[in-house]
Amino acid sequence: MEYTYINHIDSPADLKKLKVEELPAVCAELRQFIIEALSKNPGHLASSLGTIELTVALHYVFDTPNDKLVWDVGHQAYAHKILTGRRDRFHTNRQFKGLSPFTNPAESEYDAFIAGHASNSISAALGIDIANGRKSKVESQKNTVAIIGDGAMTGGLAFEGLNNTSMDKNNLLIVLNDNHMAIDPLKGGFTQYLVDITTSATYNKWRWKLYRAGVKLHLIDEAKKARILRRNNTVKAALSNQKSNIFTGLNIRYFGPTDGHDVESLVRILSEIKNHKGPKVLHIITKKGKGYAPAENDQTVWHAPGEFDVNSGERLTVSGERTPLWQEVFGETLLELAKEDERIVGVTPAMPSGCSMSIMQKELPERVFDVGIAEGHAVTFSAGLAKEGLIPYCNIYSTFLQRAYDNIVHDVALQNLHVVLCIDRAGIVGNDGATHHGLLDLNYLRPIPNMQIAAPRTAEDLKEMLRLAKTMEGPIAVRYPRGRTTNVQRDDVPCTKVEYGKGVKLRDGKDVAVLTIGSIGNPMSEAIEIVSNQQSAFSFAHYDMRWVKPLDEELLHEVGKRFKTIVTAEDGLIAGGFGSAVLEWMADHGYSPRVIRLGVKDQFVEHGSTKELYHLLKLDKEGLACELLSLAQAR
Ligand SMILES: Cc1ncc(C[n+]2csc(CCOP(=O)(O)OP(=O)(O)O)c2C)c(N)n1
Repeated sequence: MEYTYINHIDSPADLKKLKVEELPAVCAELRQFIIEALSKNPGHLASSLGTIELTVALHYVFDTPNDKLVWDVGHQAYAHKILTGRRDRFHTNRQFKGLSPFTNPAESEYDAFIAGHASNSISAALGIDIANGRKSKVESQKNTVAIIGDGAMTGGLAFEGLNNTSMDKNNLLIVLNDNHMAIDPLKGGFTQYLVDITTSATYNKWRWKLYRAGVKLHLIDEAKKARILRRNNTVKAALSNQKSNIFTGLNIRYFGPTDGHDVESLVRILSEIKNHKGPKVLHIITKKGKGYAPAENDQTVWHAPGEFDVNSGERLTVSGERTPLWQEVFGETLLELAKEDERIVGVTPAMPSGCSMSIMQKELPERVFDVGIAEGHAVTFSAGLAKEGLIPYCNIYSTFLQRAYDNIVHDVALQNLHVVLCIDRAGIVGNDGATHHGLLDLNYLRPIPNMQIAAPRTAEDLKEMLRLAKTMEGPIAVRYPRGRTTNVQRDDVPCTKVEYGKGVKLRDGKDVAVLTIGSIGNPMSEAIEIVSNQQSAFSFAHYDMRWVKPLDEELLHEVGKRFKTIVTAEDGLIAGGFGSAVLEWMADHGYSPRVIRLGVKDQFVEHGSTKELYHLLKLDKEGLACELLSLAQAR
């Protein structure tokens, strides 16, 4: 397609030169550009197609980057990237050394705040707005806009932000992008509530006109405003026979709902409300996947569809025999267990497809709870279920579980409740990058009293750990990575059953003991193989510890007695992780081997393919082999 407009838009200033009537054409080009680009370089398609008109209108009306746009999650901000000087690099989006997967202030001054984890935009934008309000004179004050989806609005943090917005003096504009979807269809009271808001556009128009007339005639001042708005809202609710609007009830002026795909009307509305003092919400209705039929028709799959053929809408998948995904092993095992035991239920904070709990959801819908993007709640809710005798398998991606730390400590562990935390996407996750890698879970879970932590190396181990978890007591975390399980069952290694708190010796050796946890045991096995072939006089013993807590003490005594050098390896941050647990144990038990801890050093890891990143971190088989080789050579 010829891009008449967007090829000449290198910044929002270029967009502003256009007439309003030209904006629909700009949107059409952006839509085509994004579809074309994502067909070859996968990303979050459907969400970004849904926000094109909003993005164009925002940059047309507001003075970015002086005015601040705070995108929630940032997966819907592709048009924003393209309009803010990143069009030429957009084909590198999410790739190693390419554009960031979400919005990132380190990449562009147009990205006002970090994004990736849902529901932080209102809090961050409120902070930005209040800070800027204090710095500047009223007339030069910057505008701040938080753009949040109805999915992200289900997160408790968003409500905390709203509550604060209603308290402190600010001019925040919250754009609520309502498409009735998170990744999966949204359920729950708030979503239904949004559907119920049918504020009459005419009423709003009149109310706004009257308000402006009041200000002009000096009938309304700031002090009176809040009171008037509140009364006005009550009258409005009474007139239209509606329940009071939650936003207006909080003293946050509400506009909408309005068509989020009518760019000209969005420009008009935003221009009008831009200078309105005080906090306000603009509620827009959009369609996820707008303008690309396959995406409109299956919004969950097209949230992040992978590569596809633009014309046929066919998704391109790699053919050939493949091992199952870790998440599928989880999903199928959970269904199996649930069928055997009535007490088992599934809990997911808005990720049924992502973690494959959808498998159970299809067969046993009444035993799966999709609680919205609410990780903290998911954990405490699971604690409640467990308290009364159910066995919740609560599946949360490692990175998102960070949101639920106190819930784990206070609500689960302190009461020693039998909650099974199934931690998906542990380790490096790839193109979603720094905000999404699961590098901290072992480290933050390990110190919690009562917590038990297991990590499978193979699909079979995962099944057994999930099965064993049912029979245990207290909280159990089973953490496993993203992607496909590996099949590296070696003939000389017996396939041993998972036992509580027991590791397994994969290989015996005399010089160095290598202790691994979880799936990094697979590349480590290969690395040992490589080095052993090169340095046959030097031998490594390899233990897959399987449990970080409790550690297999019998095994560790054997290691402590036999070896002067121990190598530990984990796919997470080193500080306080698995290797640290081994080091502490050795010190506590009077052994003083040299312990070399391999893992992620003290850093946030960028984005790229999983393969590229493990290579960068020297945690793939080549990198691990290098480390082992240097040990063998140093002897
Ligand atoms: C804390 C957190 N939990 C889960 C996710 C995974 N996630 C990414 S986008 C998304 C759905 C967001 O829905 P919404 O805000 O309505 O945006 P839409 O994609 O519908 O435009 C989810 C659950 C996340 N990014 N952050």
